[in-house]
Amino acid sequence: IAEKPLILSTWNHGLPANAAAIAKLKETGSILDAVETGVKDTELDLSNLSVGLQGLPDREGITTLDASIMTGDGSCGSVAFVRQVKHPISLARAVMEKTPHVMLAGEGARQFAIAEGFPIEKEELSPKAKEAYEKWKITSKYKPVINIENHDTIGMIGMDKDGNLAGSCTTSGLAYKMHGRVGDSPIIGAGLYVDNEVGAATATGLGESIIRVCGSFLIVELMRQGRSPQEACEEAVKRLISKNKNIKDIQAGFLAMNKEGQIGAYAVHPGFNFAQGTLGSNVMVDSKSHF
Ligand code: SD4
Repeated sequence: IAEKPLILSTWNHGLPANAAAIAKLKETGSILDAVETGVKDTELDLSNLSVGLQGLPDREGITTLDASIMTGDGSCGSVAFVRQVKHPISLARAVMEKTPHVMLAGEGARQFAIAEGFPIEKEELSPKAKEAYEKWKITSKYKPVINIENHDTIGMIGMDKDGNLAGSCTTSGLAYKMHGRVGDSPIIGAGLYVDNEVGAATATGLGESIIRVCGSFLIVELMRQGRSPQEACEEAVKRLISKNKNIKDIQAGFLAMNKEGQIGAYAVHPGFNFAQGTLGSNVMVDSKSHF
């Protein structure tokens, strides 16, 4: 059991993201502000090729972003397949706070960004993404590869000192996906789910495999029925394995916490890790895996 407040986020970029989240929490006291600010750090990280506009593009050479945000009272917002917006997580928050909707996609999401005064970026690939895309075009083969840079979405879940929960998830999705493809990250219940009565969960990995089992919602519901976060993550991975073919080519990982501050993480294959942050510490932890 970790102390509160507690912030967890996926992969190595979780460390600086957690640090930004905790600094924001100290400043405003809002766990929602914290999980938004934390992943904004990753959205700007030029070394990360699967979050933000620097991320790897789809097959047409266009980078499209997915993001979602949720608080423990059931409020949520998301954007999918959105272009030219640097901070899709903030756009997801605007959908949550300023519209009667939960989800906006594509050109509609971009129009909403313009209406809300978000800067619209020039559409061009980052140098690293361009180089990778040019290489990919030579063979144009699409095969998800486990734990390489096309699997490092950031999902963040957090709890303030009073036990209020919030979460965020943001990604450029799978590299070289079909144009229009939407992953798990902007789908409430798949890439992210948060309930103040129970806990929170987020997911990373092959979105299709996660959507198929409503992974994050499944974990929160298992915790509601009494499983620990670790047991719930393991059960969700088992379910995912049972519902997906070619599991040797599929990586997916889950990260969860309950209201008590217990933590769970589990993945299909080795290699998944997460950052665990409190007011006084911020460390990387390796997740166990099924295989
Ligand atoms: C997706 N889940 O779009 C994302 C990709 C990912 O770590 O998580 N990468 O399918």
